[in-house]
Amino acid sequence: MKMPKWLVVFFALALMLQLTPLSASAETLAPQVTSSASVSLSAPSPAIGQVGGEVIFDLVFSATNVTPGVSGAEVYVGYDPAFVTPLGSPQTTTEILSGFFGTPNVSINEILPAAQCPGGAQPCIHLVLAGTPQTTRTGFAARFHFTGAAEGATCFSILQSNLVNSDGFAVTHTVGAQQCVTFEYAVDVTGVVTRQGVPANPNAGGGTLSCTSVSATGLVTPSQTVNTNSSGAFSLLNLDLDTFTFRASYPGYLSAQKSGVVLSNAQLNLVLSTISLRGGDINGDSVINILDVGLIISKFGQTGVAVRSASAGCTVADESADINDDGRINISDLAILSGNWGQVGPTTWP
Ligand SMILES: [Ca+2]
Ligand SMILES: [Ca+2]
Repeated sequence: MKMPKWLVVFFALALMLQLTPLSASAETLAPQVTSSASVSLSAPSPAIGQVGGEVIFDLVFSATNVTPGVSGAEVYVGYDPAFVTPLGSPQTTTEILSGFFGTPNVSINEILPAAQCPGGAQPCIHLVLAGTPQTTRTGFAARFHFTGAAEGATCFSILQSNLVNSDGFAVTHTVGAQQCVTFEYAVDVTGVVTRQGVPANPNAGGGTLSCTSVSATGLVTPSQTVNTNSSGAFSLLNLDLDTFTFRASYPGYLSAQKSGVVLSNAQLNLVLSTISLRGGDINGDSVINILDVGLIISKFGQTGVAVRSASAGCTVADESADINDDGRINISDLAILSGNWGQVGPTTWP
């Protein structure tokens, strides 16, 4: 018996429907979008500041999936005026950065007295920034500059912050922890050490006043050593408050020493008097005598000898019999020695 045509079509359609998966479950659920935002301060740099020196830290904004984007912010950052002073006070010099809003349209950048700051206990820096809406971005929006005013630890904190989106609605956000810094007194000691017989400008052997080693050793502070430059100048920076012995040395010369120098917060920049080292201690035993003469005589007439002060980085082993660093061991070196006959070191650095 022949099947009617319409029945054939019916079965065919039924088969197709069975083989084709139904598309009812193809619709996937939209992923849950979590949004967040935060305002925080970066750690101050340096972590241990110098009284009278500068410390900086940044204001960091972060947004993740904030729709519409964050387009405005108001922040109050409190500080303790007993320990820090905003650089440029009373006019704020808070540096506005482009890391979050791009180039923001800064409308307020001011220092407020405690009475006008949230909480009323601390003066604060008040910033209002606005710019291109940011949906997902983390970046530096401002950099604060402070000067250390006293020794001790102190903290900076966000007293209050408001973020708004581009529709003007508040954006819920977290606020970072306070950031602290410790200030210590430190003293910079500078001066000039010359060496008998050596000119400031390079001599025939390339010798200059550079490479004199100047050390500072405290009663409790570890020794710190620097080299003079070609003018004989040296800088020993950030020395702790302590009692120091300063010593200047160069091969072929008697060292000079200055003891019992008390560094205090009354003078944070100390300039030592200029001293000239006396030449002739060839063997480095702190006495200028016949042994030193013997060394010069034994090498008399040599030329092209090693000159430390002509080397970059002061790493060359110096030929100490060439006292004046002109690369030659001759009558000039002997004359310098003779004039200092019998002297002992270290000589007194006045
Ligand atoms: Ca000697
Ligand atoms: Ca010489």
